[in-house]
Amino acid sequence: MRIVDAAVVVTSPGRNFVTLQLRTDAGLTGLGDATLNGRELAVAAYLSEHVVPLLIGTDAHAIEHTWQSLYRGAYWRRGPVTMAAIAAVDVALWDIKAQVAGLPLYQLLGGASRDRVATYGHASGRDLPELFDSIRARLAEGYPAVRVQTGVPGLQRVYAVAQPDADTVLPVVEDWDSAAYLRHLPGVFESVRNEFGPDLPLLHDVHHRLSPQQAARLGRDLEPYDLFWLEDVTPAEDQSALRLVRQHTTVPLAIGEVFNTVFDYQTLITERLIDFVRSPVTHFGGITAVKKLLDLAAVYGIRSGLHGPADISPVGMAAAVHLDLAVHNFGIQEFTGHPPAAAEVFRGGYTFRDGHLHPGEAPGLGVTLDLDAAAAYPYRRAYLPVNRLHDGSVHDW
Ligand code: KDG
Ligand code: MG
Repeated sequence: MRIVDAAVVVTSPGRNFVTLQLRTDAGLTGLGDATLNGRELAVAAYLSEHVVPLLIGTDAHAIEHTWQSLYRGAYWRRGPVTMAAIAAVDVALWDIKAQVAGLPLYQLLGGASRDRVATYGHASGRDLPELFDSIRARLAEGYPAVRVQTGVPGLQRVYAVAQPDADTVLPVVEDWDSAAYLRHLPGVFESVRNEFGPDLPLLHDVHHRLSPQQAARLGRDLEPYDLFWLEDVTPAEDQSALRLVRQHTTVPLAIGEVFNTVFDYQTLITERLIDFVRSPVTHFGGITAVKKLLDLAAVYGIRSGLHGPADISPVGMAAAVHLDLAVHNFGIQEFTGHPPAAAEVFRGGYTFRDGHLHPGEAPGLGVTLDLDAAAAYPYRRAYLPVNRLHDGSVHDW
């Protein structure tokens, strides 16, 4: 079975998504997510200009060989653009292979290890009353675990709390002060625990903002509140930073949503510096690469917590849910859903019930792409926010 056609579809039903659709001479189509938030057209061009010409005429069943050809054969390895493009090809080929087998994709990954996939949702508020309302809303939706993000006194626009301005094109500017955050956050978790009790799994995302010393202090200060995980405490490219954090706190650490290959985790996994790996299928070279990552992590007792915000498309999310159902060392899946219009473009893929996901039993990935609906939502340039300190200098976002 040969690949005969490939389309790169850029659409914006509420937010931008990039999707690769491969077609074979057997008339089958496979889908892969190539969305890289704020840099979408770079991946679209990488695919259509550089990857698609290499794919036409190749064996659609040779997933590992195609992966290695695109990774090793380009010479310029790694990076989010390259690995998102490879991921899209990889997932589309797994989709096709599973359709040929007449099986849902998770069956090709070893079959189900669990009945359903537990998720966490996002809660945030500028102050405690707003935060408590947000947590109650997630619990009412059935989420078994909640990520808690809060405003910080003295800061106007904080990650995950500030609402984007309507129709902004240039990056929103948020503000940051690590000292104020470190003073404020432990009290917020104390209040949340007092209000919601000891059993609710709570998570928090630091979004790469602290020095190792600050992160160590925060981890220690949060220990009484028994977090499920503390995420991205330091800038992720500095693997050795987590050695210092680990020496000072037992808080479970999660990292990896901006990683692209297993090499970004080499020190972290082999030295047991983390507890959860966060890479999504979409930015990490696809199912082939994330399955290998999770198998390495399993050797060290490290579990999965795959990245799943709205910028992972329904195609990328479906791939994650198939993996989550199959791997033994599943931890939790992030899931926030997508803008309502996305359901006009992408159909199927998974169900979300009582805070849990299931990929269903349709052969393949289970997602269909409506090209007419996609065309009705043209690409709109969009950026992620940037972060500024009080003196105007740039801080990690
Ligand atoms: O595109 C950036 C987002 O995916 C990121 O800010 C979300 O940190 C995030 C998370 O944990 O979902
Ligand atoms: Mg995060």
